[in-house]
Amino acid sequence: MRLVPNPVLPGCHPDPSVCRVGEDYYLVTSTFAFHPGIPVHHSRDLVTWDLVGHVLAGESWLPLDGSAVADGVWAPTIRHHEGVFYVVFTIARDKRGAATYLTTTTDPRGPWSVPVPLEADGIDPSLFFDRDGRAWFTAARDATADGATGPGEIWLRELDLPTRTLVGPEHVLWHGALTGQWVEAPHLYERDGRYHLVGAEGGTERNHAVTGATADHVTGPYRTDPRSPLLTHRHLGADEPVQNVGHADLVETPDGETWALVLGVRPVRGHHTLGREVLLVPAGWDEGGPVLAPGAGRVRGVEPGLPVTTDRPADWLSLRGPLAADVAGDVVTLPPRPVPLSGRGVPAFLARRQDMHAFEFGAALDTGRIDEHDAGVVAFQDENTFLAARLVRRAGGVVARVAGRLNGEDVAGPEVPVAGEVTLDVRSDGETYAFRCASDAGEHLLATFPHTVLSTETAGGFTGVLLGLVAEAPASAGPVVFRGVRYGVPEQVSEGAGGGTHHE
Ligand code: 6LW
Repeated sequence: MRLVPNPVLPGCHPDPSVCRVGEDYYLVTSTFAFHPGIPVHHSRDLVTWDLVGHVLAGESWLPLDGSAVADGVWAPTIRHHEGVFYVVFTIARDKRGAATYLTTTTDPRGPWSVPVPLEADGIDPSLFFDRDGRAWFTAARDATADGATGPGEIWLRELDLPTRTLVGPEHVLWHGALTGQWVEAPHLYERDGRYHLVGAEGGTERNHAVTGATADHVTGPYRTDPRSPLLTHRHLGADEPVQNVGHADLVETPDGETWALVLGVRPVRGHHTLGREVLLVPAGWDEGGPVLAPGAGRVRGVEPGLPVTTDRPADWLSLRGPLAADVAGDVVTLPPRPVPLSGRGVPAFLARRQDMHAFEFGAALDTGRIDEHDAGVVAFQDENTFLAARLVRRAGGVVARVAGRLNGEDVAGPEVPVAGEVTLDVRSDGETYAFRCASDAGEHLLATFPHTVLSTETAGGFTGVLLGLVAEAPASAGPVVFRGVRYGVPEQVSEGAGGGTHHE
């Protein structure tokens, strides 16, 4: 068995779903209130994943304005059938499924069709194409039956492909393996004429677990796989480098090997800031059903302190909708917007995922162009928790300071007068976030915070930290030009913002 350098997709990429076509694998993940939505990553070996497009690239129909960061696009599933790729996903509101959509394409790089709503309750929709060509839709919702063994249930209905509607009777398949825990993340597989339902239970935090059930018919009855949990790290103790393992999707290689992609987190001192990441786990089958991490029983390939560096091109994200921003090499130009990061509109904010513990992210701004602006570099968890090194003009001139919010409370650091070109940056060694400003007049540490304040354990929510650029000002103010935008490990910061695209 080969050890893989997990995570195979670092940074906030929760709820992995994967399909294979020939030798090509395609992976989709959740994007919440970020735009563009649902990145599509491609791989030939399940280990190296390249971003090739987005399912929700330019659509302004997406009802994300007003959305909390943790809501929005949840848990897409990708499947391929007879030359067509299908993605189903949920839009969540108030941490509950509000609407479920289906979109298709023949080229996973896009464009994808305008999503059509499906009449479906709950979250974590999935599709299964049976050998006879029939398509089945499953999702997770609150239990509807009296006396159910769990608070959640997985339900199924047929998807009529020509009309893209759910048809026929509804079948409640399963209430989960672990009494009293909510079952979610269903995916169905057929093997040797038996149907295997894989789910997740215990919540997406420390008790997360992969569980399963089997049936002779796709519509059931399903019996809990008594080996459940099929995979979990909840019993491995706080020192285990990967925690919260669950939410699996299985894929078969052309050679007939089975692998699972799961989500997990890498806490530092019990707190994770990188969000839920994608991990690759060997799998197999026995007469009971799928075997995850055979012989190991845990996700391997991550050792404590393993430096996971990245040279991934940035997947620049805005919040809740498209933004007229220009990225050209390491220069990012942001027309300002009067929308605060603490609000629920579309701020002038362009960000990339923090995908390694120790990093430096920074950019240079010209104080001569800071007028009514409040602009700078941000470590962003959600609208209630973010920290930014920012420039603002006071009566006596431009100052740099840290301003942000921690769990909904405003925080502000001391103000340092600056002039000329000023570099603002945020650095982390994994245990702190330090914000600095530097100019010809010298370098100042503006403020340092423990990493715990930006962690999901403290802030709540479903995302990880994003590192971004913000330009808050009346729209009539001039654009803010960020030069020398860089992200990298502190010792060997690589120049270049990555990409040369107009982000629209
Ligand atoms: C996802 C669900 C979950 O849809 O979190 O707690 C949701 N579990 O599986 C958002 O990632």
